[in-house]
This record gives sequence, structure tokens and C-alpha cells, in this order.
Amino acid sequence: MTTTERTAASHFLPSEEPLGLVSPDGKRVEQPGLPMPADEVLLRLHSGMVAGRRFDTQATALTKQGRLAVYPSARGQEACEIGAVLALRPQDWLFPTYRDSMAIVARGVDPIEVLTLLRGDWHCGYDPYRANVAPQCTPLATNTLHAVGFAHAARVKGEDTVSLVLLGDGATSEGDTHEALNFAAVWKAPVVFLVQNNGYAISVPLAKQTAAPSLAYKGVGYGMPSVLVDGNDAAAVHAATEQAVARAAAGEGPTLIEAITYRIESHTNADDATRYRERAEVEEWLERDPIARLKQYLTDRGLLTEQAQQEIDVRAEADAASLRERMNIDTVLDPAELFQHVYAEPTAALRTQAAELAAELEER
Ligand SMILES: Cc1ncc(C[n+]2csc(CCOP(=O)(O)OP(=O)(O)O)c2C)c(N)n1
Repeated sequence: MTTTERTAASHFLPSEEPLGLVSPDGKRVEQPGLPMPADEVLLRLHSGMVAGRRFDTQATALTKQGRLAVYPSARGQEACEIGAVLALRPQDWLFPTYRDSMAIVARGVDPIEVLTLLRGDWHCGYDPYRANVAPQCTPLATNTLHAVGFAHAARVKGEDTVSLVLLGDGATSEGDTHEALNFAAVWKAPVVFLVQNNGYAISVPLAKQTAAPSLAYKGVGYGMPSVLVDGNDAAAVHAATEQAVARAAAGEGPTLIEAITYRIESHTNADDATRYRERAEVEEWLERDPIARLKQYLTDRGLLTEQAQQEIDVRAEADAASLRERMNIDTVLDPAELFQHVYAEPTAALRTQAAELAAELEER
């Protein structure tokens, strides 16, 4: 390729300020090039975020009751989780992390199956092919490579499938992310990278993570359009993701979206965020709540009535109650399952260990 054939860098550059469509106080913001989703989509974003938050608070409560081993809350990140997932087409695939249970529920997976991993049972409690959702990845950034390989393979097979991969600000420092971005751009793989920049990688603040002007610049270096968006604005996240999915599906290659948001809770229930961040900072972000702003916008426009809001709340409450009841039933696990589904043909050592375990269980 000669220099003249290269795309100008400016084509890839993100905006200076995050793109938004609804301000923190619920007012419409004009954003050239980023269309406002239809009213019906905005209503689905709103009810999805309400349900997502209720699921999230329920899961957090279950950790306190000893029913869930660990839960990384996505409270405050609802606009990213729901906004991005609702922009996917049925045939697309989601590649989530441990933080993204809410997004998987929004994709249609039964919440109790989603929590199987975090409950400490099977690694993945749901059938990935039923809702096109890959297993949640706990090793950081490994899902970026899975998403690129999957998308590339789908294209080779002539399928119209886009991969959406969710990753955190910390994960952008992993080598895997850089390999994934490079291959995605070179292959023009149909992938959308959504970086949820929630300010922290456990206790490491963004300033200690990167010296880049924004994480969106990481896409520019590899040759892909990079978008900076207000991650607490569900309309904007949805619109940016939908555009990126359309580009990918049209064969125009990957997009990196950085969504600026904030993790309201601690990293997980095993972490204490008060040890590394000030309450005032959290308060500031509570003012930019993603649900409150869209609700305000919809209410002001007469699209969301009090009765409709009540119905949404009742539904979310019923879903949480059902999850709670089902999580209160102890699972019965067969220890022999430890040895299943690892190798098609178990190794001699594994066969011996399985026999030893069976004998030990027999003795008890
Ligand atoms: C390869 C790898 N290294 C380290 C860890 C330990 N670890 C778990 S979460 C985390 C921070 C991740 O932060 P970020 O990517 O910003 O995502 P967030 O948890 O904020 O959603 C780290 C270092 C891990 N899971 N995998």
C-alpha cells in the first residue's frame, strides 16, 4: 500500500468532548451526525435500565445473604450496558466481562443462569447459542480476541454477524486488547469495541492507567474510527453503537467506542472503594444518573406517564423477587462434573483422579 492510499488520520479521530444527545438534566442536545433514536427505542432503553438496575441491586443483596459468592456491580453504567445491547440485531453476538451481567439479562438470558458463574457453580450457566452471548470473561481482555476471531470467522463463512465486545478502561492496557484491535482493523472484521471507562480498574484511577488524551485514541493508532461518547446517556450510546454495528455489517470494519461513565459501587462486594476514592466524587456522578436523565426527557415530552413508570417498576420488582426466590434454592452439584466437558477424551491422569474422587465419596 502506498502512502496516498492510506486513509487520513482525521477520519478516525474521536471528538474532543464526549458526544451526547440528552443532557444530565434531561434536555435534548443537538449532535450533528448522531441521530436521536426513535421514541419507541428510548422507552425500551428506559425500561431496560430500570430492570437492569433492579437486577443489579438484587444481585448485590444476594452477596450479603451469602447466596452469591461475588458480584461486580454495574450500577451507574446502565446506559452503556442497555444502550449497547439494544443496538444489536438478533444475529449479532455479545462478548461480555464479569461486569456485564446486566447486559446479558437485557439480551434475554434468564438472570439465574447469568449468575451461575458468580454463584460458583458452572463456569457458564447459559447456552451461549440461545441468545448469542459468549461466556463472561474474567481474565481481562481475552474476550476482545474471542470477539475478533469469531467475527472474522463468521465473515469467512459468509454470515452477517457483528461482534460487540465490552471491556473496561483497565483492560485497554492489556496486550490482548492491542492484538485484537490490530487484527480487527487489518482484517476489517465486523467488530465493535465498547470501552466502558468507569474511571477505575479496581483501585487504579484512569490517570495511572493511561497518558492518552482519551482511550478512544487507542483505536486511531490501529486505523479504526474511534468515537467518544457520554456513557451515562443511553440514547447516545445506543446511537453510536447502532452506527458502528451498521458500519461493521456493511463490511467497513471495526469501530472503537469509548463511553465515559462511572462505577458507583465498589469493584465487587469484596472491595472497599472508600479506601481509594472520595465520597464527593461519587456524589458528583450520582447527579449524572443515566436513568434519571432519560426519564426526565421522556416525561417532559409526555412519552412516559406516571402509570407507565409504575408498571415498569412493578415488572422489575417481580423479576427481582423471582430471582431472589430461585437463588434461595440450594443447587445440587455432582462433584464428578468437575471432570466433564474438559477433554473429549479424558487423559489417563484425569481418569485416575475421577476414580479416586468417586472412591472417596463412596466411603463417606
Ligand atoms: C489478565 C488479568 N489480569 C488481572 C486481573 C485482575 N483484575 C480483575 S478486574 C481488574 C480491573 C479491571 O478494570 P477494568 O478493565 O477497568 O474493568 P472494570 O472492573 O472497571 O469493569 C483486574 C486487574 C484479571 N482478572 N485478569
